[in-house]
Amino acid sequence: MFKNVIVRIPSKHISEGITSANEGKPIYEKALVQHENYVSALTKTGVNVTVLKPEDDFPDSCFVEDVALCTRKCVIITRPGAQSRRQEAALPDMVTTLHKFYDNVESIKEPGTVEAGDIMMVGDHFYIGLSARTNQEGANQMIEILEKYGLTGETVPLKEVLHLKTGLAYLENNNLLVSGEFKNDPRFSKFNKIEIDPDEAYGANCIWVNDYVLVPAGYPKVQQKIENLGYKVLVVDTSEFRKIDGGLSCLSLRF
Ligand code: CIR
Repeated sequence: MFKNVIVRIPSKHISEGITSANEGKPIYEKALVQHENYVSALTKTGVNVTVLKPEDDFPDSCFVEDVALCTRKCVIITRPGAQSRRQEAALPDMVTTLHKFYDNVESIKEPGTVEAGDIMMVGDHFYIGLSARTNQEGANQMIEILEKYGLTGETVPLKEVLHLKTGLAYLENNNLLVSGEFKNDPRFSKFNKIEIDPDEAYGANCIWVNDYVLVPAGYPKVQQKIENLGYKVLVVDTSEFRKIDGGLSCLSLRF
């Protein structure tokens, strides 16, 4: 059960966000509307949403998921691997907000790098992707901190995706959406795996929030599979965020 969510309104320079996609630049005004709709969908799930002000100097700063790992015992402020994003984790309103919700605030230190889009929570266990953004040192620090609070972690080397949760989504009740390189990974064989077709790979980035699942617009096969599992589905258009490799999970911290 999540009680709280933190989001940040997109930067007016969102069109300058880092991207590997070849889909054009996000349109700022459209991104703002899509972000409002995202907040509305989250509100329907019963969570309390804290909306942080835009940080125009940081084009990717609406992707708040990457700057902190929120657990039920502590929050760990990350050290993003992308140079242009590193300062996002130290933005004062984010740090103050996290301190408001948590007594136990930890952080990843140099030379460790972590972006929490690489971390998938399954109960008290955390899968940590080793990626271009999250290094071994960062993962080691993360696991050490988790263990201090009675939680556990393990690493998952990534081959193709940007972040671990680009290709995986845990929907609670043992249900796991899997795409691409994760389909045959023995680490995930114990889950009820719902395989996502390559032509809808982006749709693997869904989020479970209190028995609702938010699904990106335009992925009918993913939507159907999730409805078949009995979840209430909320469809949210993320076309502008997709243009800079962002999805539903990236846009919030949920705890
Ligand atoms: C980036 O490349 O960092 C952003 N343009 C997208 C971040 C997406 N975040 C996520 O998957 N957690």
